[in-house]
Amino acid sequence: MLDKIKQLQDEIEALGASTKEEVEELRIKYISKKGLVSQLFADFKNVPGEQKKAVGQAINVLKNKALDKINELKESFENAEQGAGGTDLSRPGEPMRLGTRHPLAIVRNEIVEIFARLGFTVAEGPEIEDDWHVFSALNFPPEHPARDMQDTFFIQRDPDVLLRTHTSSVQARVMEKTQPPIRAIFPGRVFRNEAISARAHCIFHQIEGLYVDENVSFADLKQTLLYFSRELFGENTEIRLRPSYFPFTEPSAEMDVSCSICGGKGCNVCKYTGWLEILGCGMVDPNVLDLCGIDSKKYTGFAFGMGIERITMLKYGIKDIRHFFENDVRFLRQFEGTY
Ligand code: 2NL
Repeated sequence: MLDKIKQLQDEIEALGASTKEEVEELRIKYISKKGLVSQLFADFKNVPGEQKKAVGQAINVLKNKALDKINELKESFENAEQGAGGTDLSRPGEPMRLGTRHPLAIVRNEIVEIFARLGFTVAEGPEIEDDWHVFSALNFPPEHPARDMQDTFFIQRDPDVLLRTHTSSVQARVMEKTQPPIRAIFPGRVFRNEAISARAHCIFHQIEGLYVDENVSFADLKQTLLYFSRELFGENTEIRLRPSYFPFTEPSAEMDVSCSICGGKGCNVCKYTGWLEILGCGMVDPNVLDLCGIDSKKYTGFAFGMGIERITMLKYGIKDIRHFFENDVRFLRQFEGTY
């Protein structure tokens, strides 16, 4: 009996299998209810009394070795299927969605690139400003309504600490520290104390531009804006300038582009006028040049400013400005793949 057990033990230790099914066959052959190991238990009753202890122990050892061996073979196939650590390394990866660029950033970058081709550099400045750079240096008289609490956010009791209401404050800073020629654009976030609606927000974005040198003329302004409009809205775009007023420019104008939706024929976006207002501009008031340390007898300049939200809404047909600030991924994902 002990010899038979020893023989079976050698046999089991040497077992190998090349498929999961073979392992199952071995399990049935050795350790199922009718398997060879179980049969030894059946034969056990015929073992003479004095041998029972040794034989019993040997059968138990054999049974455990057989269980271990079969489990070991089984696991070797399960591991091969799943890869080390239980992960199936052959499965395709989970797709990872990239974030999307914000539509305001897409349009801002596009505008920056258009002006870069004309030699404009980009300048940025602080959002928390002082009265001088937002108003006084830009020729706003002391009683101008924009200085009122109703329009401007003051963030301390001190009336000289405020959130900039336009990016012109950065232009003032650049003029103070550099002499012409100056040719730069100024993108940034601005703040106005306004009621939020589909068309207005208290936080929005602007890009302003400034060109100061000897002999800069209104004709230079017009041609620069025509080039810009055709690059942004298409080569068939026309522009028109209407007289306007800003404290920091003289003369001043507002610029319309021909409606890119209906091609100027008239539609509900351009309110059947064929034109869309997109920016304000003018020749820098000589007072502003002098206040910022630039000799207005030697130099002239033009400047312009536009709201990025408005242009983005026109370009993409967005009907409510609040979409830009809500970060709803259903809105943002529509700009997937646009850079
Ligand atoms: C608008 C109009 C404008 C300017 C901005 C400017 C800046 C300096 C001097 C002169 Cl430092 N002008 N900026 C000029 C005309 C219009 O913006 O409707 N913006 C949304």
